[in-house]
Amino acid sequence: MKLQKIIMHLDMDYFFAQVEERENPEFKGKSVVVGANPRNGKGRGVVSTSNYKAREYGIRSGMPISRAYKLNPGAIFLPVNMRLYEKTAESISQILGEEGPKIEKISLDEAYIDLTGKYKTFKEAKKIGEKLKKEILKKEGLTSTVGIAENKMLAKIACESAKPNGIKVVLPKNSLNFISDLDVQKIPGIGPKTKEKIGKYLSKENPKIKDASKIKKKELVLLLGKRGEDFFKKFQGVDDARVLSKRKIKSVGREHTFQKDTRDPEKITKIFRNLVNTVTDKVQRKNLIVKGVVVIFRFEDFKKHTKQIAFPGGIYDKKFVYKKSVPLLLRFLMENNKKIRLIGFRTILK
Ligand code: DCP
Ligand code: CA
Ligand code: CA
Repeated sequence: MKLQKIIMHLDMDYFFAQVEERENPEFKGKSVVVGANPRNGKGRGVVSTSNYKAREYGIRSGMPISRAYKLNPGAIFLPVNMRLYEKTAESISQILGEEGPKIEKISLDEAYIDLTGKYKTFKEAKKIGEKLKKEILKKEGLTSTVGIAENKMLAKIACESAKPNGIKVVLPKNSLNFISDLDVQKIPGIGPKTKEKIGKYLSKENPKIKDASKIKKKELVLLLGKRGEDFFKKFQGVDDARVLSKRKIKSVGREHTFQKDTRDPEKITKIFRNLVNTVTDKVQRKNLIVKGVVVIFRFEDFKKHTKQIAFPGGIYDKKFVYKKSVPLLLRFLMENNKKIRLIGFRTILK
């Protein structure tokens, strides 16, 4: 028989905004938006996150800050205080660390913990989830949400379903039932484009996981490429991914939004050089090898485009990374003459 796994996923509620609320109790009950400066509606960047009150106005992570301002001009708009969130995340990691070494941090505010072997039943695991939630609340003054299930994917979906300040256990006998009526986009890795492909194939505008689970593996691979195999399993509630304790840094990147859309080559190259420099500095400090780079452009129409190049052998030298990346920038500039709103640079690491 297969070993019964017990996996926990913990995610902090509206993380950046909740930390800001904690620091400023007078914000309680008001809309809080963390992100770029809205500049009375003329601001350029995006929303990092917002509290649940602001979400009632339709404000979402990643949307232009100008749009958020229009939706709720009376909200409290705050800049991103990354050092504060990193410090808080560090304390939370320490609390989670008490549950043993099998922890995989996914981002600042979420982690998987493999409880298999340590606890015999889902009931016991739930008690641990409650204990961790309480400790984070007591020590850091923040609420979080926990999902517990037989694999990472189900634990994450369970967590999403219980937000905010909740806990949800999905017993293995209920796994399939739990996901069957959910939108396919609830499967991590499935975005609007993949959903559309699946929808077209099934002639359904909003395919559910149970609909997608009827597609044969072969067909799914034809439709989605190699990823189809992984999704085939996931639609059946199966996810073999292990909790990896020491997750390596896979990519380092930076972005810059121009104060005004621009085509000025001097400005663009200068910013590009700075971005590459900041990123490769960080990469070198950590002794990492660059396997490829991605250049990101957002044009005046807000559409995002990327171009990338791979270095199968890996590059270490900063100057060489820059030299290899410039042609991507030039190709962007040559291919069309739209004004540029944002450029970004990311390294993919070994
Ligand atoms: N974040 C960001 N830009 C995004 C998405 C997220 O800067 N496009 C940052 C701000 C979030 C943090 O990452 O606080 C964690 O992201 P989550 O997706 O977990 O969202 P929240 O914690 O803000 O809200 P939720 O309660 O839905 O988890
Ligand atoms: Ca979160
Ligand atoms: Ca998260």
